[in-house]
Amino acid sequence: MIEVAAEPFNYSFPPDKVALIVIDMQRDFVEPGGFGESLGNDVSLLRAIIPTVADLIGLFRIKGWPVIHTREGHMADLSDCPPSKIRRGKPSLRIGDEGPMGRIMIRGEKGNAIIPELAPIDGEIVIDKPGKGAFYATELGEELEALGVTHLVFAGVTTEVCVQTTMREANDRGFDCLLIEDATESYFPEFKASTLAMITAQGAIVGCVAPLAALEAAAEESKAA
Ligand code: C5J
Repeated sequence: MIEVAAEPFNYSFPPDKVALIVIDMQRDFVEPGGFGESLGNDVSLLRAIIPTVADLIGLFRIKGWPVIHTREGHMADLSDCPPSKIRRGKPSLRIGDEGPMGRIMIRGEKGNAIIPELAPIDGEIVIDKPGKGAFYATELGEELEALGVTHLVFAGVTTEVCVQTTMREANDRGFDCLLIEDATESYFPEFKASTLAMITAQGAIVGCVAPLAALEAAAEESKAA
């Protein structure tokens, strides 16, 4: 087992049963002109975590531990997008509308792609999800079962929406979860802080939280042991 200094208590994981899930580091959320900005958000806040997420992905790749990426987006005919979701946002900049990076939040469009700095490499699983949670209406559960994964490490955006929703889904399915706090971000810093507090409250009701440095140190220590 590898033991990471975390809150509210240390997080232990078997290195052959862990995977990283990087949530929605896609142009629609992180770059100007996408869905995130169309909702009135300042995307520059999210860009600050890109180097940390890259280092986290790099650690998993070096270790040979699975890296899974997710993208929130919809089919071109919007048949997988509830009308209530389409109605959100500013008129003429809604899901399916033509934006600066193609149709907003539509699979295959430029804006729906994962940002080039964090692009998946061959062999990494990419989950296209229509909802906020990565388990809903996707093959994620089956993929994790096939890999024999029991422990999940999380990163990505936004902390209180897709990251938290997916972590809660994972927790309910019995996965032991760790969120890397400096590899996740929100358009609203106070929402991120509240989410970290909610996750770890009541004896880690959803999971544990730790900085990347703690995971790196634990991985290094286990190598020396
Ligand atoms: C949102 C996400 N915020 N990836 N999506 O709509 O968190």
